[in-house]
Amino acid sequence: MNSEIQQLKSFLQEAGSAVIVSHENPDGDAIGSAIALARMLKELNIESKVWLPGRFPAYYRWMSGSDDISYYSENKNDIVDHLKNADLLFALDLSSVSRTGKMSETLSHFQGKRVLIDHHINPSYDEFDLVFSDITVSSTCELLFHLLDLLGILPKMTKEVAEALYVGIMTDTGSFSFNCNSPVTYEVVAHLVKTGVSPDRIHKMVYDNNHENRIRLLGYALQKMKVLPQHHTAYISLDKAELKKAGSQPGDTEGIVNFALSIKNIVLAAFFSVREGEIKVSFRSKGNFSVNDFARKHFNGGGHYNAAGGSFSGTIEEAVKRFESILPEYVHELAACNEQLS
Ligand SMILES: [Mn+2]
Repeated sequence: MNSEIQQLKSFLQEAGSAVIVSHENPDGDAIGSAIALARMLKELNIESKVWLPGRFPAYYRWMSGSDDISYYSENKNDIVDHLKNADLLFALDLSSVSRTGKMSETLSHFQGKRVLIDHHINPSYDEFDLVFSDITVSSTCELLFHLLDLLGILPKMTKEVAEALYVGIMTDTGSFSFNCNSPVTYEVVAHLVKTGVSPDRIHKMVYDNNHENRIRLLGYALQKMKVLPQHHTAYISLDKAELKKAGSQPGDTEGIVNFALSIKNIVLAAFFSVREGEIKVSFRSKGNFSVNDFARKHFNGGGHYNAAGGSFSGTIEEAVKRFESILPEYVHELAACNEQLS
């Protein structure tokens, strides 16, 4: 990583301004890493602007710096000027620019240097001038912490930056329940807590801030859940009308898939919903079943070994039917995986 760090240092020395982007449906890791990087670039006298493809859930809006974020879904013009004036483009928490959705077309006109910082499987090296990729870290926020350390600027980290990084690590590990077997993650967290982060408070702000409709929607979704014991699989689908009836807001369905996965003897869980005329699917798995491979092969997606996403063009019923029809191919693999876990 040394030569990459030297390269990054020289990019940063030559840069006056930067644009920071992350993926569609921004999660805690996307928002946290973007806010933290923007703040740290300021310490290096680099002005930056964070552009996200669309809005993020209300339970992240308390984060310091979140008001300065711009949204492509609401303003397609200013980003063109920002990109024109920027020397650097940072892409965070995504393996390919295509993960920024419709914003990717605008980004393709960017003339400066492109830097990727990410922890997903198979990053698109050819889309970037410099790639920091580590699929073994808990989150992009953890990887960013290590980069800030290697750049020698950790002492400049404020409590607000530490909080942003903590949000990414906490949410990408499901509150330290997966992707968190490395002691290094806890060393990073210890540093963040020493910088003033209160894990109690942040947990409450993110997880205990639900509006009533969201919890009722969860109840509805769990009632509707389908369990296929012979395939050690459980899935939930919610169509547009169901979400509307529940009075749901963006981000409300986040994490529902994990409830399906939490059932004993279930090793594969899926969640289907409709977004921008497309069916989006979230996959989660336990143990040795790679949902990255599964999503890549059948649903035009990917992500991490045990957490991935994909999409499907057609109706939600067709997507579910497709999913069910594929499962027999995996019957032995799913059974073996369950055997190993029990
Ligand atoms: Mn992430």
